[in-house]
Amino acid sequence: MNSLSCSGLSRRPLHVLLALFLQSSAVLGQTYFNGVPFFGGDASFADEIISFDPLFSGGPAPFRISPEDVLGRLDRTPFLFTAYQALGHGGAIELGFNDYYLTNDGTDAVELYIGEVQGSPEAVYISLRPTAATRSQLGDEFDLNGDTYFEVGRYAGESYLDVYGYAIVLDVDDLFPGYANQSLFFDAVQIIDDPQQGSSAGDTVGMDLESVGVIYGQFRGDFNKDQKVTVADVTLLAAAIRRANHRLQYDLDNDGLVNGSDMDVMIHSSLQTYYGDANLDGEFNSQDFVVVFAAGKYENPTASARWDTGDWNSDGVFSTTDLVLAFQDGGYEAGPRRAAIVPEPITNPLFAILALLPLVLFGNVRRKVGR
Ligand SMILES: [Ca+2]
Ligand SMILES: [Ca+2]
Ligand SMILES: [Ca+2]
Ligand SMILES: [Ca+2]
Repeated sequence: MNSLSCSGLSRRPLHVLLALFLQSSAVLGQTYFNGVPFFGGDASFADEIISFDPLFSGGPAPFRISPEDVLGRLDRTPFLFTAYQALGHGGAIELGFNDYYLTNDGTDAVELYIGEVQGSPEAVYISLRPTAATRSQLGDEFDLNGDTYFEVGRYAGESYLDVYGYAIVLDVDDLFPGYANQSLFFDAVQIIDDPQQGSSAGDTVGMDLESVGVIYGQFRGDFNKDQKVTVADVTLLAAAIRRANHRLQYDLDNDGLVNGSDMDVMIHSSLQTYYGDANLDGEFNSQDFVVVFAAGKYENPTASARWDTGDWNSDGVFSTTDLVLAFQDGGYEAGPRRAAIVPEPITNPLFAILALLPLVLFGNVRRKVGR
C-alpha cells in the first residue's frame, strides 16, 4: 500500500513549492503549521501519550526518552532537531487525540499526518483506534490482534519533499472506502517501528517522530458537523440524554451509554469550561446568571430550557437542580478553565520559506549526525 498519495508533488521546483506556501492563508478554515494545512488548528495534534515502549520488539532503545516531545503542534524548526522521539528498534507508541478526532472526508485527500523530524520516514506499522460508534459500524474484523486498534498497514518512507514535508500521510477513505464525509472516527493512533527496516542501533534508532496531527477531523462533540462546538451541539447532546438515546455518536466517553458523563466530557473537555457557563465564554460568573434569568425559565416546569437558558443537568427545564450542579462543579468566579493562552500558529509564509531552506541545503543532515 502506497501511503504517499500526494507524492506527485514531490519533484516540483522550489518556486512552485513556495507558491503553495504563499497561497496558504487564503484557504478558509485551515491553519498552516510549517506549510501543512490543519482544519482543527492547535486542536489537530496528539494530546496524550497512551503508551510508549521502545523495547516493544526487544530494542535497542534510543538514547533520549522524551515522548512528550511528540505532542502538540507541528513545529519542525530549522537546525533544531531535538523536539522529537526516536521510537527505538521496533519500538511502539500510542498517541491519543482528546479534542479533535480523525475522520474521513469522503475524498482521496489525506487526513492523518505522521511527521518525521528530518529526512525520509523509516518504515512503520500503523493502526487506528476507532470510537465505539465506528467500531460498531465497521465491525471487529479490522482489529486483527484484539488490541482495540484497527491495523491499517505498513508504511514505508520515501525520500520526497512536498507541501507535507517529511511525513507519512494517510487517506482514511482509502483504508475504509465508500463512507460519507465525517462518518468514521478514530481517537488514537498506534505506530510501531518496522524492525526489518532501517538501522538497528544508534542514538536515534527507529522512526524519529516529530508530530502526529489530524489534517481533517471533527471536534469531539461537534454533532451538527459545522466544525465548531457550540450551544447547538450541547442542545443535541442534552436531548439525546433525556431520551436515553444510546446512539453511539453521542457517546463521548466511549462507554457504550449516553448519559450525564458524556455531558461532563462535553463541558469539561470539548468546551473547556464549567457547568453554569451559560454564554459559553469559558468561565462561570454573574454574567451567566444575567443571561439565564433574563430568559425567564426559572422554576417554570412548562418552559423548556436549554443550556443557554439555564438547563445544565439536561432534564429540559431550569430549576434549583441546575444551580446545585453548577455550584458543585466549582467553577463559579474561578476564571477561565482553559489554562494557558497558546501562541499564534506560525502562518507567516516567510517563516515557511526559511523552514524549507535546511531541507534543501542539508537534506540528509540527519544521516550525517545520527546514523
Ligand atoms: Ca457544531
Ligand atoms: Ca458515554
Ligand atoms: Ca460565562
Ligand atoms: Ca435542568
